[in-house]
Amino acid sequence: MVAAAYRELAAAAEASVSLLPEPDREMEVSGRVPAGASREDRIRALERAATEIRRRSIQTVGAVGAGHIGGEFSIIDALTALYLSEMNISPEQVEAADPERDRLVLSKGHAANALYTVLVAGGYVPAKSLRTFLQPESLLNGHPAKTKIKAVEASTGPLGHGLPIAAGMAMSAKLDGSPRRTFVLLGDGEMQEGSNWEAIMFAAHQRLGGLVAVLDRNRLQQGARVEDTNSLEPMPEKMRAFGWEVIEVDGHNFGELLDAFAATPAPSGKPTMIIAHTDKGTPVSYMRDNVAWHHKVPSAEQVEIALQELDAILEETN
Ligand SMILES: Cc1ncc(C[n+]2csc(CCOP(=O)(O)OP(=O)(O)O)c2C)c(N)n1
Ligand SMILES: [Mg+2]
Repeated sequence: MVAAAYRELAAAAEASVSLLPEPDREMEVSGRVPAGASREDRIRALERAATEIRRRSIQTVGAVGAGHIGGEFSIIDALTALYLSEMNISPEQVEAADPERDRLVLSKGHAANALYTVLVAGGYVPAKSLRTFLQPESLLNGHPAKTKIKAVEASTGPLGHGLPIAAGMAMSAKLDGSPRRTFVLLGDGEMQEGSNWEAIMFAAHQRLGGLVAVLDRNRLQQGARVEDTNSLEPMPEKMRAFGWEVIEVDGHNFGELLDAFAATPAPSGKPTMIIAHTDKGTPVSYMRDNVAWHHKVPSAEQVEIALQELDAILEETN
């Protein structure tokens, strides 16, 4: 079933006067991994989907000449695992505003294009909309807008707001006696915002077990290393001292991501932080762990190199 919100986005893309050039090929829209898939098949399907998403995302950023490709690539695996496998959510639930759906708040809103492309893979947003990214009148802004896209749960962009918003959503679930989970994706540089620490204390005090923060620990913020700017470490110990469960994973390993998400909500009733150790720009050789790729735009040649590297991964997972 194609939801009304989807049709609205498709019509807006159709009506757009300035569409970005077409990608080299349309992205495979895989949808959710089938419920009965084996763990091995699930992991392979997610790896393929995430690679398709990176392929499409870099072409959008290259075409429009703006975006945050490094910080998009570091979270695409976590977002893919959540939307295509772990979250209790579907386009129909979003359309019906089903109160029992799981929610995700992209607190690091500058990575909007990663979210949009994952939403395309999940069937929440039509593929053609990606060609309107950052264009006049587009619904796909540089930062996600709840008022424009139904699958976007909160408008974000100013860092330090997503966790307080998600804590409120988790509090509401608790008051409803609902098992629904609220995920919030945070940047590590973003943790320097004081508002996060207020929300961290509140969530522990209220025992918001349905709140799951995913920390994109790519060690880089805008223009510098996090540890050289305002150190976070020892982050796991800090979070435990604040009353949270902490799980550390390789944020590019789907097996570890699936296990971590499956461990939530924690039996202790505490909120959980999943510290996902990631690399900005991964897996593209010239971007990975390179601070320049926060906001830098790849040239046509660089897009081509990235596509070749991503296609080599697709061949491996075939
Ligand atoms: C309150 C606020 N200050 C500054 C910015 C500008 N800004 C956008 S992204 C970014 C860096 C964030 O670093 P991190 O959270 O590590 O995200 P990553 O770059 O790794 O994606 C900054 C400073 C902002 N969006 N909001
Ligand atoms: Mg970072």
